[in-house]
Amino acid sequence: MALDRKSPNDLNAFWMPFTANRQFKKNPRMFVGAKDMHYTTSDGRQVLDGTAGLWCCNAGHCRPKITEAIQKQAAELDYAPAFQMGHPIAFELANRILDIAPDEMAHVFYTNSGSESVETALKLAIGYHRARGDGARTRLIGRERGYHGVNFGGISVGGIVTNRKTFGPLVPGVDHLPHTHLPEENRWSKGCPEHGAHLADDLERIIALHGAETIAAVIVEPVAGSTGVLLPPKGYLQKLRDITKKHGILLIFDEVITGFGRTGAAFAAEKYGVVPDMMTTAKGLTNGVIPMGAVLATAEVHDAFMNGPEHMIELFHGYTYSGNPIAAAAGIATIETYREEGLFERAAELAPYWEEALHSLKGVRNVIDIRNEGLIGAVELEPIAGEPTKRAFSAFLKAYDKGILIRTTGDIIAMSPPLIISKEQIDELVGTLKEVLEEVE
Ligand code: PXG
Repeated sequence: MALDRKSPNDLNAFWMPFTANRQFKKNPRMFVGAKDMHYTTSDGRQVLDGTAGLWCCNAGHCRPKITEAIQKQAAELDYAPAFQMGHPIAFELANRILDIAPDEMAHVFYTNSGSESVETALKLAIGYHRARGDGARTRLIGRERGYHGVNFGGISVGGIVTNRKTFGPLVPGVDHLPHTHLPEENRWSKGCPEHGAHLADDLERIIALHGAETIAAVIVEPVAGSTGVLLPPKGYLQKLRDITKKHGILLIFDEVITGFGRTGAAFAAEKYGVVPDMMTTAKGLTNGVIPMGAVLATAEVHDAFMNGPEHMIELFHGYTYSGNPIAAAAGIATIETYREEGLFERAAELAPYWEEALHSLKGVRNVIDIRNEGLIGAVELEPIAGEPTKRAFSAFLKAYDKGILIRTTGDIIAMSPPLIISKEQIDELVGTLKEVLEEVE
């Protein structure tokens, strides 16, 4: 061990996730502080957070209630075993989550991330059918362009090509619905687009192909985020619900980004009036401050496992940090902050202003589509011929220089500000983005 080999600030040791490592390390962008709507950079600038971190800091940054809850919990009970032992606040948080979830959700299984929530839900789906004597139902149906985290189950049901193609044959027995992006029909839609509910009918084709008796679950994001914000066409989610129900297939909503107020309701299930059998969550559950995820399940899913002798473990699944006390304390304080400040209602109230502001970018150079819902927005750019992603990435870098944080995926700019954003800050975000788009190649 050559401890003196490198300076502590050498950037090479940290292999950064989903990052152009070589580009970054030549020209690093470092945040050293955050408060409410802003990050502070290492060169002392303020950057307006247009993305709530990575779609997770829905209450804004360094909120006192959450910070204090974490500090207090770390001093009182830092860790308790998660298997065969409990501690009160994990139970309390589960109840707080159910308070804001659709009534049908009855149980909460803790994970540490969205990716783990997805793996958990997929395993629960297969286990549920097996527990009911329907063990041939093992197939999982995802969707093209879907993002369900980066673990093997998630990338298998997911449909982001770059996230899948490097990693071998993936989980077997998976099929995919078509994505719902119909630019010709739906360009410039505000909220959910009119066209495309029929795309859910493809599930009938997949069911006919494989046989319903082999299919465990369908998993979709109610609003597909990572792929560049694809809204569900009107009526689409209800159709998926009707078809899955008809064939005894579980429906999983991946609400990792849509949960906790992002769409202007607590969950997208509530927003769209469609209740799945399970919901996967993470991110906004703890305001992004401490890693934690949760799978919400109906009583029917849960109860299927509750058989056999009482001293036996019912589900051979869980994580060392499931329901970690400090994460649970952060979760409770986060949900209290959302409630006390009425942040879900605030997101709904601001949504029309956000929509108008975003759509004012129609006609700006290279903008070919704009999509929005709640406090989610996407601005799609015409790619530079032969150099996909370059225009949006240049916009990201220029935006950062001008003091706003945006996200890009392909040539799509995605935004999801903390729900505490003001109208003036919306104007600043969109106004600066306009300047950026007028300046980039
Ligand atoms: N499901 C969905 C729908 C997600 O959006 C995950 C699962 C995985 O969560 P974890 O906690 O394992 O990362 C996600 C994560 C982006 C972006 O900018 C989106 C995510 C993560 C990072 C960046 O689009 N989504």
